[in-house]
Amino acid sequence: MSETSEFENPGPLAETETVAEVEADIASLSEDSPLVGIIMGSKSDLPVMEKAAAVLTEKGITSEVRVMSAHRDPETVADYCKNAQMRGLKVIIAGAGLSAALPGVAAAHTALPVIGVPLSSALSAAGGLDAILSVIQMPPGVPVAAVGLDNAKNAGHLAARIVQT
Ligand code: RP5
Repeated sequence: MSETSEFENPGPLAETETVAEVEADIASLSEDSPLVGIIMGSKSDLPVMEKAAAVLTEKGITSEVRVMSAHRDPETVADYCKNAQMRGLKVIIAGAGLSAALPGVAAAHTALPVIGVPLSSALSAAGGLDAILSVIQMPPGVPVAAVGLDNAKNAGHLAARIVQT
């Protein structure tokens, strides 16, 4: 009968590998690593959301831009947000339209400050009020700081203030 099981302690070699992996991750955090993660629910959000990146670039603050939908790619969003702090990010900017769950879902998976950008689209109800309410109406304890409709520039400015404080 085998003495191994799926619950067996992996032993010192595996532990050493894990420590080495963590040290490699820390070593890879350089001055070029992004400080702000800019995420959005669709590629169609990019023309507005890239204005946040432009503000940050003007101020010399590194950022990265990713498309991931809270509804279409929920696992991707959870993984990204859970790992964000460990990767060196200081703030997440999240933009989405319609039911706009992305900022709130991001805030549920990270302790980092999340800035929500409600976006308008061809399918918006009440001119984008649907997204505004979705972004700001968060339950107590899971805050999202929101900027105005389509105002990704202000998200960039707010993220810069947070990073530089
Ligand atoms: C939202 O639905 C997205 O953030 C976008 O604003 C809107 C429309 O998305 P697409 O149908 O253009 O992909 O989830």
